Amino acid sequence: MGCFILCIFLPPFSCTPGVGKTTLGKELASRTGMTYVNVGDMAKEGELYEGFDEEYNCPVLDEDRVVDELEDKMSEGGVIVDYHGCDFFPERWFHIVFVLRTENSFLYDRLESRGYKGKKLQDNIQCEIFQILYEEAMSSYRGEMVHQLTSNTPEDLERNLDQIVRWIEQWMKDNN
Ligand code: DAT
Repeated sequence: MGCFILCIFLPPFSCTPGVGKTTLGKELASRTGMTYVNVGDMAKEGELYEGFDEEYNCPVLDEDRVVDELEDKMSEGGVIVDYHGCDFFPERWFHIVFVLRTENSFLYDRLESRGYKGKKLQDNIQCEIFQILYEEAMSSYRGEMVHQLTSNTPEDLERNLDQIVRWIEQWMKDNN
C-alpha cells in the first residue's frame, strides 16, 4: 500500500486556533487506527523553533526541521497531520487535505474562552473571514485534494468524522 495521509489544518498566527482540529484528528485516529500527529506539540517537545514572534506572542516554527523530523513517519503512511498552516509540507506526503471552517461567532467564543484577546483574537477572526488558510491550501495542493468542512457544532463534528471515515474506507478499497 502506498503512502496514505490526511491533513487537517486551520487559522495561522496562533498556537491553538480552536476550530476543532485536535478533537477531530484524535477521534479519527481512534476510529481508524491511523497515527495522529500534532505538529504544534511535536515542535514544542523537540523545540523545533527558529525564533519568537513578539507581535503574536508565539514561537516561530523551524519548518525545515519539522519536515526532516516527519519524513520517515510520513513514508510509512497512515498518518493524520494536524497543523494550522500547510505550504511547507511536501505535496507528495498527502492524499487528501481538510480545511476546517468555523463561523466567526462560534470561533470568537472559543478563542476568547482560551484567553485570546486584542490583536491576536482579531487577527485569527480576520483570517477566517478572508479564508486565508483555504487559499493557502488551494495554492499548495492540487485543487481536488482540498476539502472544506464546517465545524460549528458537535453535530458537524460527528458528520465530518463519518464522512472522512467513509472516504478512508473507499480509499482502502481502491488502493489495495
Ligand atoms: P484546535 O485543535 O483547532 O485548536 P480543538 O479541537 O482543541 O481545536 O477544539 C477547540 C474547542 O472547541 C474544544 O473545547 C472542543 C471544541 N470543539 C471542537 N470541535 C467542535 C465542534 N465541531 N463543535 C463544537 N465545539 C467543538
